[in-house]
Parts: sequence; C-alpha cells; structure tokens
Amino acid sequence: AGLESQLRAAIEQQQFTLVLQPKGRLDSGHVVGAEALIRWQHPERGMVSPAEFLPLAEECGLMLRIDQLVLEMAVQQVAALRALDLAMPVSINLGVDSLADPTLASRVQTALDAAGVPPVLLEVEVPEGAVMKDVDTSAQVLAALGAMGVAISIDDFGTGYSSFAYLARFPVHALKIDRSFVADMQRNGASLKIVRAMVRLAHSLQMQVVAEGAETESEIEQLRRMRCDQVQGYGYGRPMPLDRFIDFARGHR
Ligand code: G
Ligand code: G
Ligand code: MN
Ligand code: NA
Repeated sequence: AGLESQLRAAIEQQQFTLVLQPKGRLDSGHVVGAEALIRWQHPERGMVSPAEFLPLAEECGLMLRIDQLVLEMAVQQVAALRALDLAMPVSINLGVDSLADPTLASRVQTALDAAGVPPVLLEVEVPEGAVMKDVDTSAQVLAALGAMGVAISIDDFGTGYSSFAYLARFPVHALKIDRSFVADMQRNGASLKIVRAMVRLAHSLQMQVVAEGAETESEIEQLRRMRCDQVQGYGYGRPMPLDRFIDFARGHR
C-alpha cells in the first residue's frame, strides 16, 4: 500500500509515540521543560522521520488528527512527570491547520481536563509563517490559548516572514532562535550578531529566548555569555523517550 494509506492506518492503530527533548537554563544547567517530538514506529520500516511523513500528512489533510494525537499524548506525559514530582512545561508543535481551527482552544482545554493537567504545564510552538493561512482565526486561537494560561513560543524564529508583526499581535512567551543561526554563529560574524540581536529583542519584549540546535560546549558557552536564557540541542540533551527523560530530569534539577 502507498504511504498515504499506511499513514491513515497508523493514525487508527496509534503507531505514533513522542520523544521529549530537554530545554535547559543556560546559567544553571537545570532542566526547565521539554519539546515533544512525534515519532512513527512503522511495523515494517521501523522509525519513520517526521520530516518524511508530516509533509505528506499535510497534503492529505491529516495534520489536524495528528496534532490532536500529539496533544493527547503530550498531556499524558506531563501528568506522568507531575506524578513523579517532575512537573515542567512540555511544548507541542502546531501545524497550520490547527492554528486555523477555531475549536483548537476548547480541544486543548478538554485534553488538559481529561489528563488533570494545569494549562501552565502545556506550551505550543508556532513556526513563523504558520499563522499566515488564516491570520484572523490564528490570532483568535492564540489569544484564547494565552488567556487559558498556555504559553506560546515562536519556533524557528528568524526564518519566516513578518516575524515582528507576530510579536506585536500574539501573546508570545518565548522566541526559539532557529538552529541554522546557532550552527553558523561561530564561523559567521553576521550570524553571531543576529543571535545577539534576537536575545536582546526577546528580552526587551519581556520574552524568554531559547537557542535551538546547540551541539557543542563552545556554542553553549557563547550563548551563556550572550545571556540567552535557555538551550535546546544535542549538546544539552537529545530527544528521548519518557523513561529516559525522567532520568535526565532527575539528574538536571
Ligand atoms: O524530531 P525531528 O528533528 O526529526 O523533526 C523534524 C521536523 O518535524 C521538525 O521541523 C519538527 O518541528 C517537526 N515535528 C516533530 N514533531 C512534530 C509534531 O508533533 N508536530 C508537528 N507539527 N511537527 C513536528
Ligand atoms: O522545527 P523544530 O524546531 O520544532 O524541530 C526541532 C527539531 O530539531 C527536532 O526534530 C530535533 O530532532 C532537531 N534538533 C534538536 N536539537 C538539534 C541539534 O542540536 N542539532 C540538530 N542537527 N538537530 C537538532
Ligand atoms: Mn519546535
Ligand atoms: Na525550531
């Protein structure tokens, strides 16, 4: 069967799992949260990367259902962490279809209630550009989530369009500097200056700033010197299943 029908079957049969990638404070190294990332455990092909199946899911109109599954799995994981005294916010990524869906905020509330999780322990990551499909609905959806207490971060910051307009228009809690800038900052002076400017921009807007994709100790040290708040990257912690994340969190608090 083609990948599309396999994807539909995967949704029915719940072949998806989440891994958690830790976010750490640059000043103390303490873990302060995690990003939930989807994985498809295909019965024959093994792990299929989201980079491969999410674009197809988008084309086939399956993203709303996938985002819903991710939401439900993520709040379960938050509840599991909380039960172990490891309460911390977990973020999920939202696709354009979810952002254009006027029922999103109420579906999020329902999922939180079902898991018994307070809204402050869920965050949503919105890539720049994702709100473009339907700016007005997205603005309402994000305002409703913000009013509930769900934090919103702008993902892949610096790679999209009209980023500054979003910052004024939506209740943004954090900027996530796209990893292309972090990967480039030690060999390209312009990238370094852009990272520094993004840190200052976030702070002047009273937002947290998270550097994505830091892989080396030297990059982490440089980000620390720039007073970036948080790091998320292989140099701090790779995406990992919940049981390993629990060990990681216990070792970093
Ligand atoms: O985890 P990985 O680096 O393989 O992810 C590849 C891409 O897939 C990234 O751009 C990431 O944002 C996206 N992605 C991973 N998990 C999710 C998810 O649960 N929902 C959405 N919408 N995107 C995801
Ligand atoms: O698009 P988004 O930022 O949500 O995607 C996050 C993706 O980045 C995840 O798929 C994760 O696997 C990947 N990632 C996280 N840290 C690193 C890193 O240090 N290096 C690289 N190359 N990828 C990373
Ligand atoms: Mn993300
Ligand atoms: Na990102």
